[in-house]
Amino acid sequence: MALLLALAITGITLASMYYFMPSSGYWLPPFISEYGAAYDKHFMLTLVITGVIFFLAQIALAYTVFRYRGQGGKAQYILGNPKLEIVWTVAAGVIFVSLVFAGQNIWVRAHIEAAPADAIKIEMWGQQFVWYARYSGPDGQFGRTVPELMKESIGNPLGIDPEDPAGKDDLVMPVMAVPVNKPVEVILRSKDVIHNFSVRELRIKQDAVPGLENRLHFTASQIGNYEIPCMEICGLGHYQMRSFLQVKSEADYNQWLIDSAIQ
Ligand SMILES: [Cu+2]
Repeated sequence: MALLLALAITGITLASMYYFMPSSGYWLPPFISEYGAAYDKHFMLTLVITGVIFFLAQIALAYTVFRYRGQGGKAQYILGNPKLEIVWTVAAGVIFVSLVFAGQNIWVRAHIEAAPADAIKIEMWGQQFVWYARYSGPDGQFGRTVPELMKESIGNPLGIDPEDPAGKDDLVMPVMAVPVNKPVEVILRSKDVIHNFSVRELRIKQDAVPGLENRLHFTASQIGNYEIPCMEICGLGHYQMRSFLQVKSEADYNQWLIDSAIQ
């Protein structure tokens, strides 16, 4: 029995490690933003460190199960080993804090550093259970939004104030289209609960929090259609909350803006 259990632990360990190998086919899709290379490097570093520890710990468990299998003796109760516990707690703390610090520069580049001055500003609003992308229109200004005016039934889900001239040309769309190779600044907002804007190919993931305007910026380098799932459990319909990032050529993007404004 002990041999079977030890073999099962080893088998499950190796099988779960297989799915994390880039060659398994379950890896992240290729990246399309300036953060991709650094992000993937950091991701791999984290995975190797945690993977080695995971492997060693599980193999030690399998070995212990087999080596000290039942021999008819009576199990002894021990109180623990404070020295060992301090050592592995501190070691785990040092590893995790170091990894967080090592990854900070990617976070700072996308979120803290200011977006390039010529970046296209797009507001992305989360709502149970849809996304709305708002474009400022030709005037480059977003109109004021008023919670009392938010009404989907009259086509004003974001409550854009009709009294504010800056809002007249604002465009609200269910998808986010951007031109390829142009910097884009996203301003994340939420109407109700916390949602999460995430595009795997951009290697970006950020909460949209009611009352806050969370900013991030990126430049997409590959034309295509990329899923924007909500990555924060936000209620019953969370599973169906998604939009798409459509990366277009500049001409197609401009045409899309015109076509969308006419509708
Ligand atoms: Cu959501």
